[in-house]
Amino acid sequence: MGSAIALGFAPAQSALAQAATAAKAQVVILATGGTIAGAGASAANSATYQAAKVPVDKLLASVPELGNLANVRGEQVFQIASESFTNEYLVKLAKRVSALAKQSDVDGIVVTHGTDTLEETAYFLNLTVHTNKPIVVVGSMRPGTALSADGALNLYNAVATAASPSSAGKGSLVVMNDEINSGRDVAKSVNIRTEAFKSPWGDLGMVVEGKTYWFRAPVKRHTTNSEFDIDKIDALPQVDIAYGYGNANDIAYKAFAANGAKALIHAGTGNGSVANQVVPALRELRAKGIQIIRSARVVGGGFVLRNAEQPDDQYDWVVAHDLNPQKARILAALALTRTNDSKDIQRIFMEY
Ligand code: DAS
Repeated sequence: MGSAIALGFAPAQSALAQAATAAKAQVVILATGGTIAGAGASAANSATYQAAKVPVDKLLASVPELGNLANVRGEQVFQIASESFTNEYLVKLAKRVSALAKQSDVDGIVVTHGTDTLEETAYFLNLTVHTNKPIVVVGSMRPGTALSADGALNLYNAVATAASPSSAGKGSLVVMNDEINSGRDVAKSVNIRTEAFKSPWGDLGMVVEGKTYWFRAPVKRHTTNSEFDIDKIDALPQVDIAYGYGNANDIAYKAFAANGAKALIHAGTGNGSVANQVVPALRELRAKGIQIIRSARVVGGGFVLRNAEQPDDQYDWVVAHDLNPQKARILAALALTRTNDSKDIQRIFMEY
């Protein structure tokens, strides 16, 4: 029997196929590295492996079911473990996301990313990309070579979320372990479990068998409602973080300032408290124009209250509200691209 083409069936079939293809969302996957692109020596190596090894085309080929959800194409933006992300990587990635979001042939964007700084990148995209189209950041806790690897289903769920019109307008999203979390709220809270990512205020929804189910929506400013626009940002000011703990001293803060930090994030004990022996240095650095921002090493369901145990008004300090130190660093750096007024920076921390 001749081929279908010879018998004239193919055009009808291809018309159906074309209609089906045209109906699917156009999703671009930007690959940056991480465990989701990792490889271990054996299937038993779920935590011992090398991150950032598998290229994006192999990543996509390893989950052929993605084609049932959307028309997917991939770009290899970087191939790094995310602990090595720098501000330069952040800006370059966000500019690429922003450019793609403007394209009429792009309906949603997925960023595959290492889990170590995934929460920082997700928040940065939430704050700087002016689009209502879904931006979904995804990683994995186990390499694809491991038994019960989580990357394939995480990627499938991420594409399902990016392809769903219901995901629009919710800011950047993080899809891991069947959950959809806000890129603003979520943090890596466990270092070697698949249920690693938690939001102190709860997840937004779930993805089950390729469908999204929503239960909450973000209330803080993001994407199209943000005063920060990556298309107008080419570099970020240096902002550093120092931990509070028993027997702490002020050496790190002074060293960061000497190295050019424009703001210092204090990852304080309790309610962002500052040890008596550290206060004088922070007040001196504030007097020199460096912003002092109190976050807390205690994270997960509370927030640093202004003027509670520290006289923030008197010292002219800022509180990071509920943001953990690493997210406070992202927001502080962006705030400093627009203002060095501590009252305006405090407004920004309350709104984003
Ligand atoms: N090193 C980690 C990273 O790239 C691996 C991972 O968990 O993705 O963030």
